[in-house]
Amino acid sequence: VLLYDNPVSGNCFKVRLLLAHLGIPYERRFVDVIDRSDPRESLASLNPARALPTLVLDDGRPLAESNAILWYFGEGTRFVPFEHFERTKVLQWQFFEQYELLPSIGIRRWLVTYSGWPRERYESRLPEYTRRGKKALAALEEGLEDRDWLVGESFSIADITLYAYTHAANEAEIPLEPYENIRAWLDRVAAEPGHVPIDAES
Ligand SMILES: N[C@@H](CCC(=O)N[C@@H](CS)C(=O)NCC(=O)O)C(=O)O
Repeated sequence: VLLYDNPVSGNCFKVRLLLAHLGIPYERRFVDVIDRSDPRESLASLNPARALPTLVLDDGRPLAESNAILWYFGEGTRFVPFEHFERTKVLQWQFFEQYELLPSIGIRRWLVTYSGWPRERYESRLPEYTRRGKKALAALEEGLEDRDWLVGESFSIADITLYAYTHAANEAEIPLEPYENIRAWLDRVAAEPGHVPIDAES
């Protein structure tokens, strides 16, 4: 398995975290996501969106979209539920992540911590990212009420998906202090045997 990867990318981290849990070895190929002038043409033949993560299976077939990659490797393992309703709940959380959490907390984190841009370049956009990010966290907090895991009774790829950007909310300057359920769940995810941090070496 070859992973086109960036160490700060939460989307790439989802893939690295699942592969670590599964003990699947992979090679990492660094792609710059900070230098926006890089057109990433090297990815064009593998992923029409030219985004990370992009992965190449051992038989040469390319696969992209972080959450799709989680399904590919998670299917048939303890990280993907077997039951129809629970499988659909995993998708519910993953679509939520892509539309509510990633475009708010993910982008805010990138802007303030990794873009290297002067703050005045994006400052006027920040309140909207803050508003949407807090709304997403409030929904996640409610979704975790009286539950250890997002879906069913065990850790799944839904937790991996939501963990990636939620655990880095501080880098988006959105404090997690008010979200008690989220903080307990983040600790639970990090305590799972086989867990690796976002910037782990493969
Ligand atoms: N929906 C995609 C989002 C991928 C994405 O936005 N990747 C970022 C890095 S975290 C990227 O490649 N950005 C550079 C670009 O899109 O030009 C996924 O979940 O994999």
